[in-house]
Amino acid sequence: MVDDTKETVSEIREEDRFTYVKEDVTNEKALEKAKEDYSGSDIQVLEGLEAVRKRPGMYIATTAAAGLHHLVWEIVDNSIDEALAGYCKHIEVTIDKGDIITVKDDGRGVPVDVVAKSGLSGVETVYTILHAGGKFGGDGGYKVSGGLHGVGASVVNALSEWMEVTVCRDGGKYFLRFENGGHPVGHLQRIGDSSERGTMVTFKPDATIFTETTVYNYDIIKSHLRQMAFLNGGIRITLTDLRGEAPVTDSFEYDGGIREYVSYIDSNKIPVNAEPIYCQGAEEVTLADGETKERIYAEVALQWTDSYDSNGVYSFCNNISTREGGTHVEGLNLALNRILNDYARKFKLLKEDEKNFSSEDCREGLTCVISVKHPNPQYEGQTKTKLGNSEVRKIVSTVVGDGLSQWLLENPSIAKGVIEKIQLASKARDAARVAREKIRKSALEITTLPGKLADCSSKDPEVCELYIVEGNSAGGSAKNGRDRETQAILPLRGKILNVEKAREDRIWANAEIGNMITAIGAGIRDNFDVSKIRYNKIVIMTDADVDGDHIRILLLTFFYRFMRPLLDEGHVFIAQPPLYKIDYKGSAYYAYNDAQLEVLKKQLGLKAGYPFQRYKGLGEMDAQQLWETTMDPKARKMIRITVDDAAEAEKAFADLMGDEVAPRREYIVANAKFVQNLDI
Ligand code: 0RA
Repeated sequence: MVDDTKETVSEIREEDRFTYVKEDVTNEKALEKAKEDYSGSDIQVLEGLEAVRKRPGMYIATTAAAGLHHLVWEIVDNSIDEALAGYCKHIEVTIDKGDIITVKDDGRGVPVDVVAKSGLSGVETVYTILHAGGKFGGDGGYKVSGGLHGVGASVVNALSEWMEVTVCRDGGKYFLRFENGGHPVGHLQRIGDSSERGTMVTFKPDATIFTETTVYNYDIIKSHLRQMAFLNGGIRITLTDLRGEAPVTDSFEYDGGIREYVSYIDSNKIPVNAEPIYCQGAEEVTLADGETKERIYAEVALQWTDSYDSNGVYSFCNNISTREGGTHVEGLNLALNRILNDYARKFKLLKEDEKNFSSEDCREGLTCVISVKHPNPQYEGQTKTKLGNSEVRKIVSTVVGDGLSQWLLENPSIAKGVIEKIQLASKARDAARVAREKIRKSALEITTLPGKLADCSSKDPEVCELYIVEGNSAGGSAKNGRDRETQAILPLRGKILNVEKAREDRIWANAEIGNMITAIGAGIRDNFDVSKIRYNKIVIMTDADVDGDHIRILLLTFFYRFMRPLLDEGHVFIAQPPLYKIDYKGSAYYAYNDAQLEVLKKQLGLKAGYPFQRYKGLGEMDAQQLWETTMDPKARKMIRITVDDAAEAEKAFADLMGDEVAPRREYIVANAKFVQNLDI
């Protein structure tokens, strides 16, 4: 997002508190008259939509897969706003053949009357005027909007080949179609009677804009809708995919809202408090104009578990993940620190000569979801995902302070368990500090890179790549086949330690992990400094079998827990070695999956039964083959791993690496899917 779009947003928001004029919009005369009052509106509207088509990146950040999915979030947001206003219960999302999306809700229906300001029907206004969305409505309207998402339904229309809107309200059924990026085909028509209420929007994304892909990913939409259902308890959201032979459908409804979200994330951990602690509150604030009063709403759910991680806080503002945290998270930390230390002192669980628990201690094993609804959110930070409104700090701190202290008093025995957990965290942190210091000192003395590392000769991190390779034999091939200038090889022996199940002091003593930390050279955890990494790309290269999958996931877990910015900033990749080789007339041909194998057989005109090799491991390839198929930057295919949905990723890692065996087995069976989830 570029800043100047924000400027435009707030300008228009202030001006455009539309009012409706009761008039028959299906009466062309009335429409013409209303339009005269607002001459030039047509031209302005089209210019606005044209601007979106010219520079879509300004409005939806990217026209790659993420942007394509953003269109759905935008339309769903409008229905969720209607639900938050208290008028809508059920939202249905359908993916039709041809990747056409329909979003249907049972709300009041987009207004069909003429909007005085635009001279157009409410429907035409919402879907053609930038930022009109749910922002209008004067007294009857509502003001919470999707902040970062909230670019408005008109942007979706501008980026669609066509869009159709059907509204049922006031006994009638109304319809309007748009084509070629938002051009209305006539005006809103009353097409019949209806005793129903609600809005249905269907659109087909414009393939000339979304040049990379127009194919929707069911799993991405599914997890987004699940998240929306968690964050907005009580709404039922259904997703149906009609593209395949048989329909696929999922439905989400969580009456417990963010409490159920926390339980879901923690479903494979052992909780300290079985029921998440829930705190909620709202505050009226007067805006800078000294007049306007707005309501800020905050709710927080907390559960401590057996995990050792201190990064389990998931924060949201207006249903958008604030990955960089912000004032709401600061408010939480203030309250946790104050209340937990006070309680521990008061009940002599902390002795006089002992130091206070740190914020990190208080958060060890904590899973927390904070959701704030704010009428005028301000975002800061590198990726504009850090909440900046300072009044929120105090509100959240009060809400959590009150809720948590009351809970502690009402649940003394579980409270004791929570304090003991934090006490243990505090002691372990001290032990880890000693271990880390010792290693750091010896590392300073030795100053050499691990002996097993075959480093590259370039010292420019920008062009350097580190291949972490399963097994010594594949490591040998990789060393001989690589580009010595830019590619370094670190072979791993056997399985690495499962960091999910070990505290920091043990991790420091593990040789394989120590090698990776030294090779990457940027520290770990709070001391990890991504600007110091020695390689711009870290490539995991394991066999395409169950063991290889397991090692890969252990490595990802390690990066996720200890070098998170590596993932956040897209430095981690998975190499894709071929699965098949066909020798034909003196040349070798490779296929990376079953479908490719079939295509290849056809292309070469091979008869059924022609022999081919199925690679069981990287070790079966010689240096030359490994280079040609998997390591040569000109020919290789790699998957970049990013963490798009932090809570989903947390659950996936906990499920995979925790004590429970069943989810791990499930993962290994459905492995491909998981990688796809992470790769966006
Ligand atoms: C403005 C005012 C009213 C409803 C809506 C917007 C509305 C917009 C969308 C978008 C998708 N679904 C929607 N449902 C409702 C209320 C007008 C009234 O008073 O009836």
